[in-house]
Amino acid sequence: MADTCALLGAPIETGASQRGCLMGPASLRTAGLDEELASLGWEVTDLGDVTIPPQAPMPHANPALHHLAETSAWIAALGARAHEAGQVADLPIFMGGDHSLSAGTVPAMARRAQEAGKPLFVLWLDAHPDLHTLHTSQSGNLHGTPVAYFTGQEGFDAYPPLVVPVDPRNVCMMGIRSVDAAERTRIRDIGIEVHDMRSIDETGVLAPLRAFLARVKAAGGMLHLSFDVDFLEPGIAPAVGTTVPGGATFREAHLIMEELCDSDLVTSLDLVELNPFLDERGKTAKLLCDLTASLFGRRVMDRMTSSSF
Ligand code: 6HN
Ligand code: MN
Ligand code: MN
Ligand code: MN
Repeated sequence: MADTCALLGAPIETGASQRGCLMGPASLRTAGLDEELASLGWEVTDLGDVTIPPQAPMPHANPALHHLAETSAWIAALGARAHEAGQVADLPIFMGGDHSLSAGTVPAMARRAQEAGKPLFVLWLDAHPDLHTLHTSQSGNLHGTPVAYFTGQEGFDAYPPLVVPVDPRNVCMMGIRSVDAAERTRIRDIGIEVHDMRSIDETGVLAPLRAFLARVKAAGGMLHLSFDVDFLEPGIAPAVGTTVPGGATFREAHLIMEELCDSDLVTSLDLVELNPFLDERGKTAKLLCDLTASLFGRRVMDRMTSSSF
């Protein structure tokens, strides 16, 4: 099991429609993420928060886009800082911040994997596939774009140049239940593995997760987990601006984290879309800490039976 982790705060909120994700890293620290991981035997380094200087507006052919210059600057800054974090720790944790941060962190982890001579796989836990290009986004909210960008789709001239794209066939999405028309077409065209909530109702989370982890293991891959708070059922995780009913339950989410822990394949983590302005007495931040603890080895009992890994 990897034993060093690093926390890097990315207080970015310009990719979302509502303000508040700026406070995400502070809320996770207040909930005790650092202490929790240390108590599980991890050596934890807090690298502080990334910042960007003020940006001049950047016009774009899609008039719906907002905060393009700031978000692009965040992506560039995070690309550099996330890569550094991946040098100093076995398992860097990127604390968002809205999901546009993955346009910085995932390409950085793809570079890190390439330097290690391994392919990068991505497990995307989200209500949304975040597969818009700058031209297809109708909301103009750039947190809807990271997967299209890091898989190397056209239409991202205004983002930093992509050095190492992620093979779309190495991306697995679970929890999906809100897909826009352009995203639906793109999922089909580029061959991303998607387990929507209906298929999770039918099969549970374990069967598709184990099949994906077996693929990662067989390829000798590194695995990045991107965890969007709206993956969860809104009742247990209200602190997110893009709630969609019918999300993962408390136990489904923990079971995924426990299984990922047993697999020992996860090499980086995004915790995104936490909006503390919408939280109820820290409930969502605490749940995210507990889920992260399950991923990092907290267990109620030692296993009496061995799992598939
Ligand atoms: N997220 N597809 C919608 C849009 O505005 O483009 C929702 C995006 C949500 C983004 O969940 O990180
Ligand atoms: Mn905004
Ligand atoms: Mn998302
Ligand atoms: Mn989402």
